[in-house]
Amino acid sequence: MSRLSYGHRVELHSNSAAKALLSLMERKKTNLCVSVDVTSKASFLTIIDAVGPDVCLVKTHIDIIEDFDQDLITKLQELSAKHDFLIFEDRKFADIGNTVALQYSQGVHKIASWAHITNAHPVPGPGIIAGLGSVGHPLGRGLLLLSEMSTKGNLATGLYTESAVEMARQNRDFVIGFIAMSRDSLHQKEKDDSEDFLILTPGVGLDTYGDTMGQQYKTPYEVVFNRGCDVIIVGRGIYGDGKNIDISSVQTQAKRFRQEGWNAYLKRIDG
Ligand code: S5P
Repeated sequence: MSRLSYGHRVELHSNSAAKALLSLMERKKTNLCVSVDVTSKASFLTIIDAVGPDVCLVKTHIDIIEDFDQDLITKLQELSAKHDFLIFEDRKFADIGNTVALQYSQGVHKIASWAHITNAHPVPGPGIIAGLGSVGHPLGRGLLLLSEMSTKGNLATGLYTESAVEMARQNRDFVIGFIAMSRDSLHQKEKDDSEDFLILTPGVGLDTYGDTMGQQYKTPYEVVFNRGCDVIIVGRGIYGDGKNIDISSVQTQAKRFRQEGWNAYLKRIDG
């Protein structure tokens, strides 16, 4: 499955967010998602405008923005239209269905109203998909399950990962794929040729192997070519520590990761 082009895989999905993302990657020729983990509205929007031409997806942690307001969402949507990228709120929902439905739709951030894609930990069981789906599915949103994590010592392995894949298989209209470190968990159990999940992979770097808090980095080549993942998620590798942002360096790094990710993908589909 991972040898098919992004464009060919559009038809294998019924979910509109999955279709939109695959079409966009094919059209724009990028599998780079930038994770914009900065805390001020100004830096957030500046980085997104700078990397916008090179990304298929912008990943947000909207709850870390100190001066969040509705205007930030309006501006984020304007940048999404200007540069042609989708928005992924990395909310990592992890509660019972009823609670996550409220967290997804209500409160200050009203995530479902602007994020094309969000994600959830499978730990509560299928009720979390039912809760999020009751809000997101009618809006054409897509959900990713965290079936694996990038950090040292994480517990999302073995049976946990396999169970996450099974939960996704029961909900393919809304669960479009996984946050995972490789395609292996799917290959072993792939049931039929029409099954296609997106694999989005964080913990991607080119110049460092990790941080002091358990993060572990792999190269875009390792992730996309060797491990069959679809989207590389890069944060600090592009904008450093988020202080004193140097826009030309942010743009240079974004282009560098984009090129590495795309070349690895071309080599993969070339077989
Ligand atoms: O297992 C994970 C899952 C996620 S979504 N490991 C991760 O690092 N992430 C997210 O990816 C994390 O929350 C952060 O926003 C981003 C990685 O950032 P970086 O600066 O280390 O590239």
